[in-house]
Amino acid sequence: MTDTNPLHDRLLAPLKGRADPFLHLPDGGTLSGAGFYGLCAQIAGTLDAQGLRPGDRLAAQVEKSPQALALFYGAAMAGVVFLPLNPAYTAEEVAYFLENAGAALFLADPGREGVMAPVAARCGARMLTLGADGRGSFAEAMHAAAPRETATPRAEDDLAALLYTSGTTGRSKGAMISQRNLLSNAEVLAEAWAFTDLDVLLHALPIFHTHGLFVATNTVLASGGSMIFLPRLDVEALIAWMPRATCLMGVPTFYTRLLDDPRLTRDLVTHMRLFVSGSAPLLAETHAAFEARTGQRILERYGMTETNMNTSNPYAGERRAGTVGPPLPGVEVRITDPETGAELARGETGMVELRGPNVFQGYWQMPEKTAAEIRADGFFISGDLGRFDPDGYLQIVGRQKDLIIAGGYNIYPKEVELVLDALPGVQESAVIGVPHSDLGEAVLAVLVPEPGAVLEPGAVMAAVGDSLARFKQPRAVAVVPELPRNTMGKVQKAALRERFAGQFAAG
Ligand code: MCA
Ligand code: AMP
Repeated sequence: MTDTNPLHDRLLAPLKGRADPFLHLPDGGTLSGAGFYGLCAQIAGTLDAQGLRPGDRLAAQVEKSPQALALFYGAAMAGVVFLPLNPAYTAEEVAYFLENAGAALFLADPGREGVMAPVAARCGARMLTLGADGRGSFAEAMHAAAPRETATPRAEDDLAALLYTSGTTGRSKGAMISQRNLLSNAEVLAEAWAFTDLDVLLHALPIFHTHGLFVATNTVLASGGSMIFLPRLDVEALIAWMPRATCLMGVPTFYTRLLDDPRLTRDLVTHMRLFVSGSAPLLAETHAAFEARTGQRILERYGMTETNMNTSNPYAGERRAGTVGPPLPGVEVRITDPETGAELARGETGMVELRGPNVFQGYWQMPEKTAAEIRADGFFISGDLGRFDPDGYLQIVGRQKDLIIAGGYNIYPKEVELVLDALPGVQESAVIGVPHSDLGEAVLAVLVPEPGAVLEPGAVMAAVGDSLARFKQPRAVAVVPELPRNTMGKVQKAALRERFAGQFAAG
């Protein structure tokens, strides 16, 4: 066993000596690097005091705050595996994650204590609370605990995080992310995007996903920079802070919303050196409009929960709209025949497969799913369809997996269909993503009523509220006498997407 903890030693320890701000907060206050390190050490000590051991899972469904961010790093320091959860998830959804992960400790928002306590108890997890204001029973436990002086030794392949990502069966799979997966990607991105200790990242993403938690924060930590740490996307705040920032990372909705505001001008972005987009396709027209307005070409990159970042348009070279750039250093990308798995010639369209130190360790307690998606030679089958252009830039041309991405959140149609199919009066359903000017795609439910039943869209929407987080709920419901099927009996979602393409045309 080594006596190192790579994430702690490389990303966190340098903060100890930093008296300058690591986080700039919305109220004008700051938290120094040393202050943030202290918070992480305090959290690590609290996890010890709560009886968590290396390898145990800590689940957290809390609002964004400096303490919430420090949870991941405190857990890493203690060797505890971090499982962040979207605050939008319902109690039913959270129960699945706690149970599947076998979480030892669950941190909930104080406002949801009453709803969540029975869920945690049922799943065998102890529960404490942590609010956006830094209060709650976990915060009290933090005051009582002694901060950790040293980090728990961890091997590179030891797990640092468990991030759930849904599957075709409608049940989420826990992607096991190791110390090496995260650290290798942070170092590669800091270099590829030319981050330095002078960078100030405008951080308005949620911190329960790869993008806001790992891509944004780890890259800044790897380069010694700082972050303007905003609770959520608020265009007013982005515009107010932009003159003090050097970089922004966002999903495409960030850029379309900024473009909707006439205050986004060349003058506003003079201090900015880099705008990064990812998590969902950035329309070439958004890229062009952003450049026309600001003179800046958005840098688009491509990643997944299972792999962190795989490809990126170049920082110094040409950033090509409609592509996600060449593979990042150390990452191998190949295009294969989706049926046979045979590698295709350059320029052909097929399955995107990925290999490298960034690729996850498999799905938590699902060896058969891991074996189905990671080949014996180590390549991960992404479910995305793509092709390389003659210059080696990857284009994502579609998805073989049935997945909707709305505002950067993934929604698995099967999960929504299972809930809809169980409603009285519903014979069957098909859930599709259709173009939406703000979210990129939005969820539409196409329902077939049982004979004689009358389906009222408002009632359908209300009925799914307890089961599905709001962002997964259909934005509209269409009732049809039957679903289009091919000769094999499979629902033709492409035909439905075409038929309902104009549903949200006005946004
Ligand atoms: C909020 N709502 C949504 C979404 N977000 N509905 C569908 N899709 C969404 N993404 C709903 C709320 O439930 C609410 O419904 C209404 O929209 C307004 O909510 P509000 O909180 O005000 O929304 P917002 O603050 O405007 O948020 C929209 C957003 C946000 C800024 C696009 O969703 C966001 O920050 N998305 C980023 C997600 C992200 O980080 N993804 C990275 C995944 P109602 O009003 O009816 O109650 S990591 C990943 O994909 C890979 C690894 C990668 O490559 O990065
Ligand atoms: P997630 O499971 O949340 O990590 O989502 C990963 C998926 O988001 C990928 O498999 C892609 O389908 C999609 N994605 C991420 N970045 C991009 C991008 N720049 N362009 C197109 N799709 C993207």
